[in-house]
Amino acid sequence: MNGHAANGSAVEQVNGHAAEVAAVEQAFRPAPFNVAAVRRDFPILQQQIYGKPLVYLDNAATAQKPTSVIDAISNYYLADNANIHRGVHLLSERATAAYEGAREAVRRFLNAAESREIVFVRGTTEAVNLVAHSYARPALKPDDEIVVSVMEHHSNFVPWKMACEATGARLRVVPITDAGELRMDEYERLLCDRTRLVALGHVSNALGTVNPVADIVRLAHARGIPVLLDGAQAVPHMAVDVGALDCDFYAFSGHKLFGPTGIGVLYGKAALMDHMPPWQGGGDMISSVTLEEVRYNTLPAKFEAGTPDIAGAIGLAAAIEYLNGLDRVAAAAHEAALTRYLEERLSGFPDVTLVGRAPGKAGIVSFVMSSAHPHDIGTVLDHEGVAIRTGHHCCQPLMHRLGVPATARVSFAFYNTREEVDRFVDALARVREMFG
Ligand code: C6P
Repeated sequence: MNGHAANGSAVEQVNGHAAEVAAVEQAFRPAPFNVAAVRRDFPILQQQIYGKPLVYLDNAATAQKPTSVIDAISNYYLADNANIHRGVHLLSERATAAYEGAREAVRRFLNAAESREIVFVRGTTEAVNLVAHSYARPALKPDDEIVVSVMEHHSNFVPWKMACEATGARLRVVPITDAGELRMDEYERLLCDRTRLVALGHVSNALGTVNPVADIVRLAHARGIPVLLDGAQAVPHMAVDVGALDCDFYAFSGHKLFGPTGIGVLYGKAALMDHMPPWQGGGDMISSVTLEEVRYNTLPAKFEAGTPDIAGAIGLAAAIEYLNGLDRVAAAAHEAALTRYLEERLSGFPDVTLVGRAPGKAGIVSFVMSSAHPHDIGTVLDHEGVAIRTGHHCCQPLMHRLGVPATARVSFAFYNTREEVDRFVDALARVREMFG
């Protein structure tokens, strides 16, 4: 009842006011994340696997693509396909505009200062290798040091190991706690006047730990040390602002961000990248070539030798546009609720041990089961229509640290549901029936 009714009692008026307040609050409360609506954007999710509806829980390996991304790629090939930066014809101009437009979309997505700070690469792996080749190797001397952590993906470990082996530099490795958090005291202790670069993951693909990247950058910069962040598992789950973070390099892959495979991004501060030599030679990365001398192009072309993945960049821009149309805070809250719900349900399995218990994890639940090997879990789940990843997740140093050869890993995206968690748990109960 309306609290302002002229002849209402005092109690009615108070109740009426409370109802009005509730109605106003309701009007301003963000709508809950509409998972049913977003699922309609992902046609692949509507299929059956072995006669059962697909439950796709392997999003950290690669995420599914919305129709708008698939259409953007297909429309490019249907209407605009041409090589870029070369042709004087209209198709080439359209393709060039779309490719450079994609660069600008990525710049805005990361809040980078300039679009020349965005280099298109094949993925996170290539981005890290580019920095290892063009920034680290020319600078490293024997006894210099690079700081990584024990939870790094091989993509952010092996290129540094190779650079150290080639130059006589040393890799220093930040340890983690048993819960899977970075030992920040050890990180600080490892930074010294021999440290030439810090290369750390923003979010661990095997544990879900969200590392305190702002503190990581602040502590390194206090000593004048540049920082590369591997953002492969961060960008799908949270807004990343490289301007605010002030990191020197940031790498991510398009395919984990609901975009296509074969395209990724290296963000790098122009002040650093301007002075880095190119690492691959070929077309587009030169300004002039004579028999005597090669002059290199400016950023970002200097690092994009040869015909790039034009369709991939266009697809990535479409993925970013799709994400911009979502309430990303609500999406992250939805993923966090799924993570909590799954962990709660797994607590009913005495033979399951969670691997990685850092507070505020990003949509990843890794576990081992005393009754079954991760690969057996993955195989049984597959026959129940449930897709997860099992193995070392390209993190063998981390597996050694944790004393496990492999884990089973559930990784969520915003299109997953509580019903899918229930389906996963039912399938896991089946694993126990078979192996327990
Ligand atoms: N992790 C996973 O299932 P590429 O392959 O270049 O797109 O991404 C490599 C990479 C780098 N860093 C992190 C933190 C990653 O998670 C990955 C890819 C997949 O966990 C495949 S191994």
